[in-house]
Amino acid sequence: MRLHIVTIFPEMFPAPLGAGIVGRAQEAGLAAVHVHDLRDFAHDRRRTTDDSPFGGGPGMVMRPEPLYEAVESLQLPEGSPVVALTPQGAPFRQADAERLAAEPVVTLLCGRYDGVDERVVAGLATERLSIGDYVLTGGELAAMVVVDAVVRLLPGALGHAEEAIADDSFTSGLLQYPQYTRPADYRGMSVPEVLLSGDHAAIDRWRRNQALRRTLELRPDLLAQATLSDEDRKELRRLGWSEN
Ligand code: 9D3
Repeated sequence: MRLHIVTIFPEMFPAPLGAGIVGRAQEAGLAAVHVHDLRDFAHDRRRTTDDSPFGGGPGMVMRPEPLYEAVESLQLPEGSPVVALTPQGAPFRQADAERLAAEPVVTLLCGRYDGVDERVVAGLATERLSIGDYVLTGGELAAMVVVDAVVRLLPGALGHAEEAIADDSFTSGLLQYPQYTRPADYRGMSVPEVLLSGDHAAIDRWRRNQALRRTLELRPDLLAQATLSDEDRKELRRLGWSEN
């Protein structure tokens, strides 16, 4: 898969995308991330990409011409997604990561300043995404989040841990159960007995109940969408859950 990123801060990208699973996926040829400097498409000697808003008011707006010309230079295949990262976007979810991971080419436009000329959204971007309800200084970190979430889903990217995808919290719909490793006792904190028992049915039941307990406590909103068995519902009710 090819990923294009259009930004006025290309220097932000190499470190986060060069390390770990995303770095290895690039070395293995599974993903190619191309970062494009929007200023290369500016029309003036100062390499300006913003201007003041029509109608007045504070702040600056990204001009449409450099963005349009940068994206046109990529010669994207017909129908290829062009994602504008903006605070006005739909919340980025695991389902979006899965959808984008199935595309041969994905383009991410990083907003800066106080916003982007609406004609970019109307005629160039195919969708808008936000990574959450907090204010960032621009779309670059959001683009890195999207690349990270998408690239790890590419077949072969996780190597041995590929089964872990089915186990992902936001794939199964529950938060993950608590994990432990050696030592069995650390500073007086011991590993739950059941995990040392070798009774795999008991371990599975314990993990499932812990995942339910944790989700109820920290993300009760997720329970409405999760796939729950009658057994799960019984355990949740025991913990004080009331549906709806
Ligand atoms: C004046 C209103 N603000 C919009 C909520 C202005 C504004 C704030 C922050 C405009 C741009 C930004 C920069 N943020 C992003 O470009 C951004 C973002 C974010 O701030 N939060 C979560 N996801 C994203 S994706 C891009």
